[in-house]
Amino acid sequence: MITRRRLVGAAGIAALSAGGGLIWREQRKAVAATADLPSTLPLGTRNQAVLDALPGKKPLIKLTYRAPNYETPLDYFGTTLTPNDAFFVRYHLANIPVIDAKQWRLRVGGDGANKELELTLNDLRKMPAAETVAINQCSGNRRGLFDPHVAGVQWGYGAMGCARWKGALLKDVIEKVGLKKEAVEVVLDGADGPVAEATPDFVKSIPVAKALGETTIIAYEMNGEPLPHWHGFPARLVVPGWTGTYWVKHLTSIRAVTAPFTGFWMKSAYRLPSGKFPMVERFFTQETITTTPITEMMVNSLITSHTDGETVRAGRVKIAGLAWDGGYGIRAVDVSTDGGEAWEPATLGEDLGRHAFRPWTYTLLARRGKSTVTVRASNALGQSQATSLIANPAGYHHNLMQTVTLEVRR
Ligand SMILES: Nc1nc2c(c(=O)[nH]1)N[C@H]1C(S)=C(S)[C@@H](COP(=O)(O)O)O[C@H]1N2
Ligand SMILES: [Mo]
Repeated sequence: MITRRRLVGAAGIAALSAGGGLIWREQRKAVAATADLPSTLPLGTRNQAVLDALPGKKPLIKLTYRAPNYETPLDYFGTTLTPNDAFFVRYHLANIPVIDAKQWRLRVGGDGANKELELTLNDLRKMPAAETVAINQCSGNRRGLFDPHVAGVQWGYGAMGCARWKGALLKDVIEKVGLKKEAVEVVLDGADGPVAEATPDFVKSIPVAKALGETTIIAYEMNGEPLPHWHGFPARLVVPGWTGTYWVKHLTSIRAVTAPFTGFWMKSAYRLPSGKFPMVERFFTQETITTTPITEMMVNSLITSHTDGETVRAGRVKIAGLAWDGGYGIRAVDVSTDGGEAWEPATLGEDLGRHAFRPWTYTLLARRGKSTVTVRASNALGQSQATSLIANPAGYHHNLMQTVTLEVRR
């Protein structure tokens, strides 16, 4: 069904391991530069990071190589849509097959469906297409900023990106097999797998209501191009508003199920302590008394024009950045230059929809010495960013207000 073959061409990478799994070799060696890492990261967690290019990608901040976890540098957040070749890459497992689109099949069924079927990529493309601009943000974005330190990939600010996704509605695909009324969740599996058998395969589920939602799509295009290899070729799930963990790449199977799915990546990973975060959308069938699966993204913002400690000239300084939330819509971005006493509104930029990054700008009147800029976004529900870190064991949902200090010179 899936052929693991040598990938050739300009970006040529792959080699076959003895076990038939794909091992990619770095085509370009690590760029001899240390990434411009935010100085706010705890010392020791990321001082090893380097810029490095995966085949077909720009040099990104390499955090781990097997499985590949590469973060987008700040330079690429100057636009609302993140370029495909600079989009962050996140994998849990290192066995990532190169998929032949002609051989690929998507199996649809499960004990909660009335029948089973297989779709080809052409079948998917022939279905009515839906397009959505949406942010894919890893639950652990900014984990490296947690203090005290938490284990896991030490992401800085760039485990996120915003793209225009095109595909078939998951709901239309499910309609083809018909849902039984007993169905509670839809289980999604991708073609990648563990290298060691002890590692559980990456399989996720979503509530039936989310699967039937008007925005959840099986995407085969990203920013007008076929879905790139590192982002799940030939098709991935896109769940606007929810964190990246549900956005299963290299989709091979969709199963409606009548009992809550108990796989490791649902039962044990991607969970939050109950009641700690102001989440609106819940995943009831997966909740326990003490924990709940992560769902929608929290309100957040990022200064993209400047980094902490940067030197600027006195006078008018244009500060720019992005704001986003779980899909309720950004209503305001406010800036404080006195450590959070007084706030002034920033100007909001182009609106590509409630699931997209919302750009903003603010003109700072910088006087010689040190200047601080603190940013706070709020959404249509009146939610705002956290003012103190909400501790949780896996380091999810970091949405502390960000402050940069600028050195202002004459
Ligand atoms: N098949 C597969 N899909 C996956 C993952 C994975 O490890 N395997 N990781 C998920 C997680 S946790 C995130 S944050 C996003 C990252 O998407 P990207 O690599 O396209 O940026 O993919 C999701 N989909
Ligand atoms: Mo993630």
